[in-house]
Amino acid sequence: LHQKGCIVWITGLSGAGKSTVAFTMEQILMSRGKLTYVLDGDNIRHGLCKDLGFSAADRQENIRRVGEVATLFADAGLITLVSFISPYKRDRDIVRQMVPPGHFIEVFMNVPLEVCERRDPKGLYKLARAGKIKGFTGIDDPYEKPELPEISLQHVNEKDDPVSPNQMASTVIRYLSDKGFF
Ligand code: GGZ
Repeated sequence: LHQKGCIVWITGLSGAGKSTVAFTMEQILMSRGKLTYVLDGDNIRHGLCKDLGFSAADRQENIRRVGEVATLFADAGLITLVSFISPYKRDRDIVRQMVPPGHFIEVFMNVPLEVCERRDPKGLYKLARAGKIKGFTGIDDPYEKPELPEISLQHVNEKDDPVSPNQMASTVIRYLSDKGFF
C-alpha cells in the first residue's frame, strides 16, 4: 500500500542528540512496519559529500545535496529522517520549499551550547576551544535557530527532569501520526 512520505529535518548543534533521536525514531517506525531511512553525516559525508568540508559554502552545498536526496526519498514514500547541523536558516528553508506544504517537518534540538559542550562525546568542543579546530559550530561558526519549527525538543522538561531519546522520538512520531503520515 502506498505510504505518504515526508522529511523530518532535525537541526541543532553538535552533541545536541540529533542522530540519537533519528535512530530511535527509525527503530520505532521499523518495528511498526513503516518505510523509513536516516540520512546523516555517516552515510552522506563519507560518500555523496566526501568532497565537502565545513566552510559556509561547503555546508550550504552539503545541505543542498542532502535536501535533494531527502526529497527523492520522501517522494518514494519514505519517512525520511535527516540529521545534520544545517546551521543556516536559508538553506533549511530552501529544502522546505522543495516538498509539498506540510511534508517538511523541522525539528529543532533546542539544547543549550553549554549542555552540548559538557557532553562533548567526541572531544570536538575541547579541540575547538583550544583552537585546534577552526570554524566549529557554536564556538567560532554560526548556528541560526529555526524561528518557527514544527517541533522544538528540549533536553529537560518543565520540572527540569531529563527527557529521554525515546520520549523525544515519541513526540515526533505522535506529530507525524496526527498529521496522517501513518
Ligand atoms: C561542526 C563539525 C565540524 C565543524 C567536524 N563544525 O558531533 P558530530 O561531529 O558527529 O557532528 C558534527 C558533524 C557536523 O556535520 P554536518 O554535516 O551535520 O554539518 S553541516 O550541517 O553544517 O554541514 C561534528 C563534525 O561533523 N564536525 N568539523 N567545523 N561540526
